[in-house]
Amino acid sequence: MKIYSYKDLTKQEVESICLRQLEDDVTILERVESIVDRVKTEGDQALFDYALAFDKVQLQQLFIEKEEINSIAATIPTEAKAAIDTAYRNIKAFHASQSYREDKIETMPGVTCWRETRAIERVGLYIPGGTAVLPSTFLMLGIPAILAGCKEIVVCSPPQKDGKTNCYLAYVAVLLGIEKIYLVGGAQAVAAMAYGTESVPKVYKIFGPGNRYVTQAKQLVQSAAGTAIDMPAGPSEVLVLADETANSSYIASDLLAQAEHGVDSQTILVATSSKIITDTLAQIELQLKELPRQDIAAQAIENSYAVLVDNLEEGLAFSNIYAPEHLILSTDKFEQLIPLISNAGSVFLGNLTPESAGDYASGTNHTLPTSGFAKAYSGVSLDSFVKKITFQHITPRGLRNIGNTVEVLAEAEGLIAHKNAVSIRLKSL
Ligand code: HSO
Ligand code: ZN
Repeated sequence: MKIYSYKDLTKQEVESICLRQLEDDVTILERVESIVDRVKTEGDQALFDYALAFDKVQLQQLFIEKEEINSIAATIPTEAKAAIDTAYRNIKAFHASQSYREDKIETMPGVTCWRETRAIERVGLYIPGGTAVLPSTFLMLGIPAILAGCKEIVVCSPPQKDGKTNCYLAYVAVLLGIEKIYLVGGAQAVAAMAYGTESVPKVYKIFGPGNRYVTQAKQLVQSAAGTAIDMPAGPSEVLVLADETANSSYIASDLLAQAEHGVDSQTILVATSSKIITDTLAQIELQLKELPRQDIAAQAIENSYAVLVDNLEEGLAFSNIYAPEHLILSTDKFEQLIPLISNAGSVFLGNLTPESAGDYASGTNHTLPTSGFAKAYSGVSLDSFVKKITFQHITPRGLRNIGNTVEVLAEAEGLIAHKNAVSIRLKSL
């Protein structure tokens, strides 16, 4: 792990260490283009072929339905079932609190404007499967979709070797009342949801994480099919800001939790003393040995770095430039830092708040902006599954009040038909 001293870095150097490697991979793009094209033209047949080629399974049908989902769900171990139940309740409570009705505003007497929320009618959720089984992602996307009132929720997840789905995903489907899971993975799932096939319905917006193929496919269908996507996605990342009140073994555990996601995960430690950095590095060594995914985690740690700062405020200034997906404030003095945070996906306050809590169960969403997109994007929430429609109504008094303003502006723009639409009504009052 490289160690930088913040005050020795030039502005350019700071910018360059904050850059994520997002180089376009032409081979991935070409392969994704050909997959998307085939699904678009050949529909289900292409999906059966890709299941055989990529997932190594000969599917009889492209989905499993209620009865089978129920019987797979029934095999879930009791402990996992209880944990999913708790996570479900917390995530649901937090997302339900995001729903509110806006007031009607009378901008002038007789002129009333307001906004109403409507669910996006058809949404597609991509839930990674195969080796990385992510029931937590199903909860994070499914709960707000249901709460928002989306009429059609299409769920795609790659089939297991037995041509089915696993008991965790099946159980989440039961909890959510989702009665069909499409056994389609990768770029082909994104293409199927964007264009529709004989079996898979076309949707208006696609959500969910995935490998580089899935991410590339989402970007492609966004421009080619006009399908909305949740957000641009890159490798997962965490920035831990620590002072002398932090515990280096906790910091190490948080960095490693991020690192085990993938070799390209970014784990950044910003600390107010070099002792914190050396202690954390020693703890990483110790804890790494015990991890089943130590090879992946070790590589990710190798590619990451630490930054030594003079104080927490300076550390936060760096964090705002980096704009991390997850920001952990490993300090007792987190309260005073909150107002200074301008760019982050999700923030974890104090020494007893690990990112893992938010990844699974505390209630916040774990689908968050990476690669610096936290400067302009929010994480997934109830808002991601709705759109807002504006309404207005004008009374005779309102028309008298606003009429001349519209006429003058329309004339100034040389749009006389616009002016007439008001004048013709004013005359009849
Ligand atoms: N840290 C990931 C979410 C996740 N972690 C799922 C474990 N499972 C992106 O926020
Ligand atoms: Zn995670």
